[in-house]
Amino acid sequence: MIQITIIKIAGYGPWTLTLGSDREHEIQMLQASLYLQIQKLFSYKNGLAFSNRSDEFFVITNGITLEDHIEIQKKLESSFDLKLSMSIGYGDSPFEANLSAYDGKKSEIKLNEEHNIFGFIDGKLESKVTIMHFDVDNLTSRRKTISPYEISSLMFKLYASMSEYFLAKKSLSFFMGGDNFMVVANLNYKQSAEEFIEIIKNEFGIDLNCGIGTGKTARSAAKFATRSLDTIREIRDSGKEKPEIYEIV
Ligand SMILES: Nc1nc2c(ncn2[C@@H]2O[C@H](COP(=O)(O)OP(=O)(O)OP(=O)(O)O)[C@@H](O)[C@H]2O)c(=O)[nH]1
Ligand SMILES: [Mg+2]
Repeated sequence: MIQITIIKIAGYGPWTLTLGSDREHEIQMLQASLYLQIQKLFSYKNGLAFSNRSDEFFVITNGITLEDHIEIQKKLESSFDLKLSMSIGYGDSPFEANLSAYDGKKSEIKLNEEHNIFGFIDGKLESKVTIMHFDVDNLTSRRKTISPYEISSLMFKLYASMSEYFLAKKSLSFFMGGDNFMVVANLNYKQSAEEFIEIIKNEFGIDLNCGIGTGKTARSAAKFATRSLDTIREIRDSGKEKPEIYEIV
């Protein structure tokens, strides 16, 4: 079972207009500091936040209770002038958890009215998160012949393919910066990862490595996924033939 909390800025559009037209730098600073606070407060409770389009955040909140959400919301309310809404959902797959959070907000299912928290929460279900950490193998060598902007363009094409491919598997993909991507996985993730790596190899001539980790919380799943990815690098750097996928179990 995956639990997701979608955090949105309430009334953001109209508020941005109040800043006048010399506003873009203010908006960028606000979004960066919001992300900083959200990641700090949720990772402290073993969640993991993903920035989605910079003004909306997806947090994997397995094991994080409604009381924890209220406590975090109070801290955010005291740090920012803008109000945030939280919508919690859960499901067997990450995509279904996202739908549940979306429905909770749309149907105004209130979990805590005072602090703008909506959705569904069930602490009794078995908590299990699998994360896949994808990274381009030896991107550094490409940087010698391809300019920084062209590399970025390639990363966004890769991200677009990843998002589309894994959405069909009811999984959610996020760009983490550099050549790093994380996919919150569904069942049969290993088979999907193998197929996706082949598709990318054929379409873009890019070799991907994929570290997989599972835990009761998002932070522990991400830790194991990154450790698995680092293990692929260690195997490669020791001169042995490296696997493309590694899973710490
Ligand atoms: N988000 C995130 N970014 C990372 C991580 N490790 C490295 N990076 C970023 O990824 C960029 C590329 O680094 P690497 O992937 O280590 O370089 P590489 O040449 O592709 O080397 P290999 O991946 O070992 O083949 C770095 O400049 C960082 O921006 C990580 O664990 N998470
Ligand atoms: Mg890399």
